[in-house]
Amino acid sequence: MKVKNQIILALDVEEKNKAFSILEETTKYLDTIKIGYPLTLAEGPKIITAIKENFDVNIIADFKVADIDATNEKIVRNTLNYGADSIIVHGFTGEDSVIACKNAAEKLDKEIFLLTEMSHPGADKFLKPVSLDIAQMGVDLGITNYVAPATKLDRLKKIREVVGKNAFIISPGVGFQGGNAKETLKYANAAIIGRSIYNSDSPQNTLEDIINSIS
Ligand code: OMP
Repeated sequence: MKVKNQIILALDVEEKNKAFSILEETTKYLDTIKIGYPLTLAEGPKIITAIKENFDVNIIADFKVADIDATNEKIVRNTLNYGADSIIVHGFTGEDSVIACKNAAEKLDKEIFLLTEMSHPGADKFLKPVSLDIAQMGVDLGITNYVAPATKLDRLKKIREVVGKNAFIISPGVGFQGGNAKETLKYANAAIIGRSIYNSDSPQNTLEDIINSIS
């Protein structure tokens, strides 16, 4: 996998027009975006198809899939059939749930990202104690794509050690949540950035500044 300029835009706006105008400003510098519940629930899942038809971008669907295997299979298949290229799934649900996601994606020639530890402070209580085990489970299952936090570089570093140098890690929490892009990219392959870009007066200028700060 490769991500242009090592930045993934988290497009958590709630209107198609706003989403499209931000994409018009930023896709010169980006080839990968992440959309999740905010935009999909506001506009319906066909927003995924509409973006794919109008912009040359890879879409990571951030639905943090976390159900039993049979339900996970349906969620993943339907999401990817709308045109998403990959989907983020939780690991804490265990092997059978994650395998169902992986198999459903592979059947469509698409990919999953396994979420290990999360970027917000609250994740320290329940997720942190098991996140390295989740990462190890991913390795044992042959998963090559991971999500790990930019706000906790010590944890990101440890997760990199578990998943190995060839795994592809995308890392949220840069900007608004306090993480720094350059530091994050010492361990991660790409930084996920949302509010700092889409809430700024000029998403394009902000993105250019971030890209300059890491190169
Ligand atoms: P900003 O904080 O606005 O830059 O957005 C971060 C994006 O990454 C949002 O879409 C979050 O839902 C997502 N995210 C996290 O912030 N923390 C995580 O641990 C995991 C994710 C994610 O799975 O993308």
